Amino acid sequence: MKTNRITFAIIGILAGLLVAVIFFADFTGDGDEAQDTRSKAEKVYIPYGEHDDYYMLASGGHSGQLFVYGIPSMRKIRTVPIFTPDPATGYGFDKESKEMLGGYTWGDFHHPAISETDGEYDGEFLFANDVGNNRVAAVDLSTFTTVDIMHLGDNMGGPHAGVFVTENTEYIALPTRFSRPIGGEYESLDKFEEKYRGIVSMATFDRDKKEFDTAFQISLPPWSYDLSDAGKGMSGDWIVMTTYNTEFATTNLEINASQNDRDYIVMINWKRLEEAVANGQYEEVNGEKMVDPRDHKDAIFAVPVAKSPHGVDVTPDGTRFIAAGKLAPMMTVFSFEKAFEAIENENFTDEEHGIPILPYDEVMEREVDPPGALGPLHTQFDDRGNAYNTMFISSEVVKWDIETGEVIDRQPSYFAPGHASATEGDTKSPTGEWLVALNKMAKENFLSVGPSHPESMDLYDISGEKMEHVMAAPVDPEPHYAQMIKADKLNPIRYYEKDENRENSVWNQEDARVERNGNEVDVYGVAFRSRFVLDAQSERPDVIEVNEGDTVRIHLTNIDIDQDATHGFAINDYDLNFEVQPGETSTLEFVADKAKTYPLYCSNFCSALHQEMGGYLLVKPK
Ligand code: RUQ
Ligand code: CUA
Repeated sequence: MKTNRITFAIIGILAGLLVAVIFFADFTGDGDEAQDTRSKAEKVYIPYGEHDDYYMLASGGHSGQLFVYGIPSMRKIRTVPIFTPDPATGYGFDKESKEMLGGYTWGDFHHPAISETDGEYDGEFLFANDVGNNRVAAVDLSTFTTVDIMHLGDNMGGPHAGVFVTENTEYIALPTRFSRPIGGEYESLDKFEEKYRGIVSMATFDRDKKEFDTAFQISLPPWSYDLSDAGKGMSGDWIVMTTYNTEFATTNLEINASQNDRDYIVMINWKRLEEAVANGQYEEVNGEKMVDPRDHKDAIFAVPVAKSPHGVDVTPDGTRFIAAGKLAPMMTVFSFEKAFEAIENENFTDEEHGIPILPYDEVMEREVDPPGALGPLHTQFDDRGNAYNTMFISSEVVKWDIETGEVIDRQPSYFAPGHASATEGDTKSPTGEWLVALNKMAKENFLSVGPSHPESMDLYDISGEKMEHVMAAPVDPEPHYAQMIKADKLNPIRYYEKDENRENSVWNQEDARVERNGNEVDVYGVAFRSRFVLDAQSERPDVIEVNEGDTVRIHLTNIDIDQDATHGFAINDYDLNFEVQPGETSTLEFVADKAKTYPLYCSNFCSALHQEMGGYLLVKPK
């Protein structure tokens, strides 16, 4: 009996302990996870009425648009059209933006660059490259509208390695990915090495006139120029660019352009080239001032780098540049000081196409090769001397110490990150708060929308020793690079100021009028809640009557000087629509070649009587 009681007691105690252990373990596990999720949610939660700390300005890839996000909430705020017409804002429909687009219907925007002053984002403009159609554009960040687009001419072949601005936005560098014969004329690919060239356009931007110009172009060997970056501080006069296809392959690039163990980083002293151009040392080629490395041996150099590098990024203090090798899985740290020393001592190992080659071993400071980390593409920085690299193949972000090369942390990304963007992460003073990995694959991350998934973005809190993955969000195809700028550096306008002298503007409804001159019809009208007045003299002031074949220009001023009071102007069944922002004047121009009766209406919901805001366009047959 006694033995039995003891046995039962022991079993009872053991069972109790087991239950307690299971319960306790379970309890703490759930608690930690819930606590963890809560603290992550709190980090990104922006209460109603408060705003995010950062704007993230992300390129929209082949959508030709700019995406604006708030960070850390990851809320999408707006799409800004740059290279692509956009009915939602009337961009590419009104006369001015249509002319700016020049008949192009798309662009391939990879790299945004916010204008800089003294190596810091100044928040005035954002520049955008178009790999698809050889253009560069400027977005005015006071209105978030595209204000200028410049075609870079026929010497260029896809300015992928742009846009990167020098410290004070003296230049916007636009190196080409594809080599082409100068002028783009027909030339057999058998003459690739001899006749094709890789070009760098050095563009300038006049902030007052809001206009681009090309200062000069640099004619380089027909390698592919992948990414570039401008120096800072002690390296402020330089730009660095990665190359691939130093093999001069003209077909099956996947294999043929990956043969050499080493490609190059090209180093260009833009200050010296600027002086040379000012002294007339250039050749005029297709209307551009062209410089060639063979004539400027003091300004253009190259240093070998492990095969087929992708990104190259200058550290915040400007002392080093870091190449990320997409085929050689490592980050290579180079020293500007050592490069300058080699240049000073004419310590060259070779020359290629007139470009002196610097000794790799002497300019390279360190190779950082974390085990199993594959496919490094781009580097970002924090304020504590750390670099962050995206690993496309092993799907992770690697944090490491620039000074020692020591790997500090690795966190997975979901999945296949291309660029990453850290808060103010490519300026002289990164803030080290957040990092967003811009992933190429979303796989099963979000509700399915069929075979084509969105891209995805991961948000990491990088303020601590270890990175913390906080959330993921989908994004339309497809951001390449993004920049994150402190929100208080931007101060967008609330409306366009009333300006009586503005061309084509009308500010009182009594002044709305129609002027006819032969078959040219100019309508000077106003829009306000909730009507159009297009002709004050008419008994139907919201009706326009024209003759078949007339050229019609509708100049419309939105006289609601009140933020967010946007009016649209759509012509039913005529495939025409544009917008006027508060206080803005816009023009729609078309030939009335379809004789019919067309209702017209405001296409942007603006007031309780928005549905009443309309009229007619009557096109009388000949
Ligand atoms: S590139 S994913 Cu077009 Cu910037 Cu590296
Ligand atoms: Cu104006 Cu709707």
